[in-house]
Amino acid sequence: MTDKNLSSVEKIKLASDGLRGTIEESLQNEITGAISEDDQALIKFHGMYQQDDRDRREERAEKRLERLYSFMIRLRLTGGFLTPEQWIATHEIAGENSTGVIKITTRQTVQLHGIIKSHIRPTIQAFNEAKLHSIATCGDINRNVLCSSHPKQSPLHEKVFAFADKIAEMLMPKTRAYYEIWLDEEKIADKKDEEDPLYKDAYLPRKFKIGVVIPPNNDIDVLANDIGLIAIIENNRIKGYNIAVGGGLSTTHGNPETYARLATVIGFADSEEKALKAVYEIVTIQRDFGNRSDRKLARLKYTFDRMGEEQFLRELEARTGFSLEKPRPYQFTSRADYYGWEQNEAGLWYYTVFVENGRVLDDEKIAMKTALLEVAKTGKANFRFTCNQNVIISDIKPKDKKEIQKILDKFGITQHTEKSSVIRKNAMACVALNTCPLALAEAQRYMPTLLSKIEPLLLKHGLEEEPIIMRMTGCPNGCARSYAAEIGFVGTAYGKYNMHLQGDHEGTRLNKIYKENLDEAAILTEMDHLLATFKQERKKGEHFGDFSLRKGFVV
Ligand code: SRM
Ligand code: SF4
Repeated sequence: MTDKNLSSVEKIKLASDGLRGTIEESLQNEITGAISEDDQALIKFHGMYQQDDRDRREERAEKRLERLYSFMIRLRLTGGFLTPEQWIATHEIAGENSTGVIKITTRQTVQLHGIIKSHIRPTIQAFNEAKLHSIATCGDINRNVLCSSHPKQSPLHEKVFAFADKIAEMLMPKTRAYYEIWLDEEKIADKKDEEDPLYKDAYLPRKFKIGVVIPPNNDIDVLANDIGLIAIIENNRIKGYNIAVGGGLSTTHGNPETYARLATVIGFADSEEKALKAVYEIVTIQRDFGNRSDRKLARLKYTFDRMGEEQFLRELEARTGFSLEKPRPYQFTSRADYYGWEQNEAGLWYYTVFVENGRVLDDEKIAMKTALLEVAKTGKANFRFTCNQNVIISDIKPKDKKEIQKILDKFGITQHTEKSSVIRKNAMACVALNTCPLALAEAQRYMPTLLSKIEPLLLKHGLEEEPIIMRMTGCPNGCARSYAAEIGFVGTAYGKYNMHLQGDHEGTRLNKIYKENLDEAAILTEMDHLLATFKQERKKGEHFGDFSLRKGFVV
């Protein structure tokens, strides 16, 4: 490809001197709360986004003030794991430098919002003291690696978790830019020391996502990833991993060339070593064959479809030096968090807390943030985040369970988790307004209200125990994986949503647009009608998504 055809982000990466750009200068510029446009592309590789408070845009414009700029920082936490000390540090850093809200994301990590420019370095430094960092959690590079969250999922959970960690380590970038810019490490003398055989100078054409799942619970929505690894466990031994390629959910309204896609299972690797090699080489294929001129068509899903499965496999085989075996059978039967208390094979206890849309804060309803801090202060539980934006209070010894239970009861966490409706506990919404620059409509600020209006409809039709998976995003990028929901709402304009139906319960079939641009009244009318039909005509045990497909609601 000639330089002329490269997208502007490609040129910025190439000229960035190992992702350094002019970030240092941008930070020192006190005239603005923003950083230069090129640096905005580069800091993503350091795990941050420049944003502004969209609620205050008009007011600021009227006063001829620049937008109220701040930054969001996203941590790298493979499999979503934090020690109690790290939770305490995150709690304190959030209070000192951000809005105070700790946001659990749909990819098993946490984000802090509202960090002003001069607070970025102190934030990163404080995280570093807690042995936490945000390297490569955004940008055209491999992101946070997901792993099935709950240790009760398998006695081999720790091993699978360690495998996910190996993938994450293998795909880390080599540049020392993060350490120099944010942590005052001395500038690297010989650039050869940070040569990156994997990412080279231009990194990947687009973001890259990997997840490892332990069937039968598809709790991480494994097929939504560029690479999904499905652990094949027989007789308590990990036999290897099925490898799925080309997942990705985003579409662009009005651009028919873009589409959501679930990953295709292309084969089975019969050892961890082979699976790691295959993952590495799939990344190099995307590096070498991915579209670097049109970012809308640059994800691996488009590369895979352009090449075709056969050519892709041939290329992979040539690079790895071995063939993948035929995929092994597996089955997903659910896609859920195990709320409340559960014990794993080793006898340790786990409490999954329902955190609505992943927002950990103290509000008039519940002091979630204080409660979790109290739990952390005991030093007797770890924290594990789920891809459904919840937290599992983890690894509690039987003798400590009572103490943790007492804290959960005292702050109403147990009651909140038990009493929240089934539909609410299965729902997710993305961040959207007021921080997401791409939001066309509300999501996490509106979903709770919408659910309060849908709950009475479920009661009316006697469906309040039905575990329907409903998700909402403020735009078609799909951050709360709305295209993989049984009922998906995708924002089109303020107060308007496309409604999607026919996704399955387990995350193996995407939904399709059922009705466009619905406002709240129209959504509730549709829901009333759909639930009534479901109640009357469903087969025994049939999930809502399968029912809506059988009825052919989407024509
Ligand atoms: Fe996302 C961009 C939030 C998971 C697809 N996503 C964004 C940005 C950074 C907006 C931006 O580019 O400036 C959002 C920041 C909002 C804010 O204020 O915090 C944002 N995405 C999120 C999170 C926080 C949603 C949440 O409420 O939890 C999730 C963070 C995950 C993480 O910890 O890394 C999040 N994003 C996802 C997912 C779900 C997943 O990966 O399982 C998807 C769909 C799967 C996929 O990648 O296809 C997703 N986000 C996107 C896209 C579309 C990518 C594409 O292929 O075109 C964008 C826009 C882009 O990259 O240009 C985007
Ligand atoms: Fe923002 Fe759209 Fe992602 Fe929601 S789906 S967080 S609105 S980019």
